[in-house]
Amino acid sequence: MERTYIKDAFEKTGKVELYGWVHDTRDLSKIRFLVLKDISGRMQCVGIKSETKAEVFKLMNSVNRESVVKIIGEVKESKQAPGGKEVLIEEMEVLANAEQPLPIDVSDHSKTELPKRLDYRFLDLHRDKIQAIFKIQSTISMAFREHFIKKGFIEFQPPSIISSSSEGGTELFPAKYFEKSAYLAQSPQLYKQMLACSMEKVMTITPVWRAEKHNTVRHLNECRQMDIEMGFADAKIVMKQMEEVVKYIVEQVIENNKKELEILDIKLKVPEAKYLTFEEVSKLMRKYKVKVGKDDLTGEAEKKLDELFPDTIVFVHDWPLSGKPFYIMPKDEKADAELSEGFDAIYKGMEISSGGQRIHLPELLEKRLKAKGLNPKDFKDYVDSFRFGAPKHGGWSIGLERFTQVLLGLENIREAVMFPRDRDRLTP
Ligand code: AMO
Repeated sequence: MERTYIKDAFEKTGKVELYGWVHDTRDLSKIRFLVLKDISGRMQCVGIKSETKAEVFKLMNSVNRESVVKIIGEVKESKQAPGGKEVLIEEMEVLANAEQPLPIDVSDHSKTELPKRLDYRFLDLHRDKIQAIFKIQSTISMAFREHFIKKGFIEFQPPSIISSSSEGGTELFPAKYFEKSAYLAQSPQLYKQMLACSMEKVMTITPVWRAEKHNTVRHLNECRQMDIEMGFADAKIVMKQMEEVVKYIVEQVIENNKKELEILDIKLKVPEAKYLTFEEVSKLMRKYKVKVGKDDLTGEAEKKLDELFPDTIVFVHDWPLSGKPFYIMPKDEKADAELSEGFDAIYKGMEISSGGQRIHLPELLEKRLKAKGLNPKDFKDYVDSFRFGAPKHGGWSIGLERFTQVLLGLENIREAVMFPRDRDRLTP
């Protein structure tokens, strides 16, 4: 006989061979229940004292929770069983015993705190709620890729070892690279720009590393970014691309993850989009007496935007130049402009992305590098790449874990990464 997944067993009659983990057992003396789970669902399995083989009946009671078992039995209609079907057990074998006690509570209403759950992530991943988060994350990254591939973008794989910073020197993890100094990539930024100037429309989902020293609920030291970059594009064009892809991603999650959204008790709406300048947002915040930075939004301001515009991605553009990295195009291509062609996207009260039009003019780029206290010599290859026919271009990056956190309303970003890397955590 072949393995039947639990989801498919609900469509069957007759004998099935199931494999999975023991989620729960109940003993009503003459009848015993065992809830079996696999990646596709849960099935109530039943043993009856007078009918089931004695050793199988006994095993149903002695098997430890979370042990891996094989069950052969008959699918039967049952009004009381969840889903209207159950399996009458004929044969049962323990394939891998789970030692007791389990180090964390893996029940549906587990009260184990997050750090301990992360210490035992492999077990935490037995839980439906945790699996639901990552099934949804899988839809998010798939929808992102699918959307842009359909639009003619080319997926690229940037290097993970780099020689100079793109997002600010203090956040780099140094790496040994023979006799040279090297770093783990903070962003595919410089590479995607070179690609936009040759292959025009590119996208990637790639890990990046940031040596931020502080533990926060929205930062990781290793995260995945979903990036695009487009030749012949300005900030307006790439913001529109983000509006479209975020709408598509949310549509796909609503369509493909009904069960997971139900498990997490989340109702999603496809977002609207709103476009405001940094100055307009500052004015709004002054009206509501909410603090805004000189060249950045405060967390409080991001939350206020969500209150004012619920279920809306708010694109805050014409961002002050001083608050943006060296590669962002100053307004009107003037090195000393106050504003820039950079933007942030705020969704459900948190920044999910930043991006903008880039500097494709080598001299202007050198000026901006110097203005940021960086040495143009360290960026020679990058600057030179714009000397031989580089069109204007733009792009952005959405953090995959940040987006998952925001979409699902998770308090801590660590819930949105299977094996988080933070200031204190390097295992598992
Ligand atoms: P930025 O640094 O704003 O821009 O990052 C873009 C998005 O990536 C996510 N992100 C993070 N998520 C978790 N932990 C972190 N430490 C972390 N850092 C960033 C966020 C953020 O909005 N190269 C530019 C983008 C561009 O201009 O194309 C960049 O990396 O969701």
